Amino acid sequence: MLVQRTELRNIAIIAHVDHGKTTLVDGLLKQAHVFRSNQQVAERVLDSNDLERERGITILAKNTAIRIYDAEADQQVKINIVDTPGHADFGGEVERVLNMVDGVLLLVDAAEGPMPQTRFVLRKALELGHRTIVVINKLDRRNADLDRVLNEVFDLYIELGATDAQADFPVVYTVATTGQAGLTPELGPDLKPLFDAILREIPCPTVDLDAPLQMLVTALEYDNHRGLTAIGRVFAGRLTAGQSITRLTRHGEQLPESARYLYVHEGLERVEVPAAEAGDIVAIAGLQEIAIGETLADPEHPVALPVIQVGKPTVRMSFGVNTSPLAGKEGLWSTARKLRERLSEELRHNVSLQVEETNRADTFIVSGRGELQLAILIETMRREGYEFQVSRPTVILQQDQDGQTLEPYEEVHIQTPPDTVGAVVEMLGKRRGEMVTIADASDGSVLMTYHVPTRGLLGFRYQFLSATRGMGLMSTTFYRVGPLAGRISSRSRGSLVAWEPGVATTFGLKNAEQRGISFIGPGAEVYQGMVFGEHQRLGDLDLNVCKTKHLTNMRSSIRDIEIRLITPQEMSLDRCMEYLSDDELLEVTPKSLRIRKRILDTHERGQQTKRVKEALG
Ligand SMILES: Nc1nc2c(ncn2[C@@H]2O[C@H](COP(=O)(O)OP(=O)(O)OP(=O)(O)O)[C@@H](O)[C@H]2O)c(=O)[nH]1
Ligand SMILES: [Mg+2]
Repeated sequence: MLVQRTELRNIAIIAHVDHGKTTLVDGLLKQAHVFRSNQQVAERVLDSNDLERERGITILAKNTAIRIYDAEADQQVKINIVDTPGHADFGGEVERVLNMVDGVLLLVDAAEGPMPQTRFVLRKALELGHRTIVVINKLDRRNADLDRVLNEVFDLYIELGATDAQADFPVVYTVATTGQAGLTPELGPDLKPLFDAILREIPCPTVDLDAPLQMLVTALEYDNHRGLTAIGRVFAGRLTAGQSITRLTRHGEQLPESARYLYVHEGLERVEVPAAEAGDIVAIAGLQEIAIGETLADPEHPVALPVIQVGKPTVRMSFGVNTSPLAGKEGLWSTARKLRERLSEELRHNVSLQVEETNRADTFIVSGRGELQLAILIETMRREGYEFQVSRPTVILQQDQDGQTLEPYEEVHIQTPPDTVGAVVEMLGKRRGEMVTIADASDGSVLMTYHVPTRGLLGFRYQFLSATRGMGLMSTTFYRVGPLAGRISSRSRGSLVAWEPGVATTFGLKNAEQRGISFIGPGAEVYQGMVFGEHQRLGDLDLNVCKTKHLTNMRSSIRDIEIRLITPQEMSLDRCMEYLSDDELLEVTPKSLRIRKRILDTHERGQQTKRVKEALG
């Protein structure tokens, strides 16, 4: 028999990047009195891992829960809240957590309006039939334009094929930073209107408690203490701590497991409970083996829930054992076996990633949703002590039925000052981008929408930022797979390559300065074939940066003048990944990032370049 669990709501907060999801969760937690009155709470408390705090973005979806009093029903209601990442590269994360909830808050920035990722996440929520509440946030922004934004949101629902009921969405206005909400732009003192909207508009779970147990695993965690933890929603039946369960794999196997430790979410914590029932979002720890998308079921009646589908990866790069002359000095883990183990571990909880073996035992191909997703994996692994080398990211091509080659395209939204439009249009034109719209924004900047092959966007961000003097805003989201666009020429400049191993000297670097921009300073260790800078022309240039000045007996008038060097260009991980060309690799260790030629030997590399040139005629 179906029952309505009126004392429970399960919601996810979804939006484009930076529209204020995590900040709004802060407000909901605070006003539901999750913290002690004297407790110091960090801003965006859910962005709890180091990389999230450093980059100021949410990377992993996270569960929390609050309890509020529902005056109308005269009862306490528990609201499970899932905060999701807004960056397009983590769209896979959003897609699967949407399976846990019955409704969503769709946040939209009051000035920016719906952006590409708003469309992506809303489409997924509507496909699952979820009820949505539109939350127009950042009302305090100077260029907020509520009428326009609301119209655009409505158009988006229609365009995405929302049902009449879905398109009849409630709207709440908020300023997440101050924790205020209102049903009109006149905001009240707190978020009460939003709490009320959640209680009234988001349906409570309607479930069968007497049916056989079914739980869908939508997220995984691992810790040394409790082993594997599976997080997901119980869709049917009841679950008791310690009970036997059956794990149903994607391939239909049935394997015995036990629900040793059972938890539910309360505030930012997880608390151990003796039992849970359909509708609850739970965590089961102490499992032997489990993967995302699998069902945990009643051993007597094991029935699998529909498998979670997430979009395919668009970008790939190789991860291999570090083969540079400096290998093995800075990392804890550097063997092929360790690398393979670590990558398979990642696959367990990162469903939008794929890892393939190659014909070389020391190299793997890792595919993901974009450069950022791969960069986060690289950064996480290096912090764990891994040392390895990666190739330039490339896009994943596909074939249609007729054998025609297809490639992924992105929809790109750009906001930039008027005097930089020319440069941006030219850059995107060269990258086979097609302009879809162009319009003036209310703040005097120019808004443009483009469809660009993903291939053309690899390595574009840094150039875009320099061309717009850091004032341009760009966001991208997967658009479609389409026919292969024509040739897109890659980097227009070559690399400065170290000619011999040693330690870079001021003298050597001073000489190199006339030829390009250096990435290293004096004292840096280099090896033959290591890239230490960017050549100002096409083609690579091998230089000796370890050269010391010849000592002579003659006193030279300049001898004692200190040589001043231009500060080397800082190369962050993202910048290195954008910089890499096909014949280069990035050496990643816990301490350093070094770019190198694939072929280190100067002579051999010269021969290779010659052969390639001849082959191309
Ligand atoms: N002015 C103003 N700024 C806000 C408001 N809400 C959030 N912000 C700011 O917007 C920025 C992004 O906020 P987040 O909460 O990290 O946004 P998010 O949607 O969680 O971002 P991702 O998780 O990375 O997609 C932060 O600098 C917030 O302080 C608001 O109501 N008004
Ligand atoms: Mg966030």
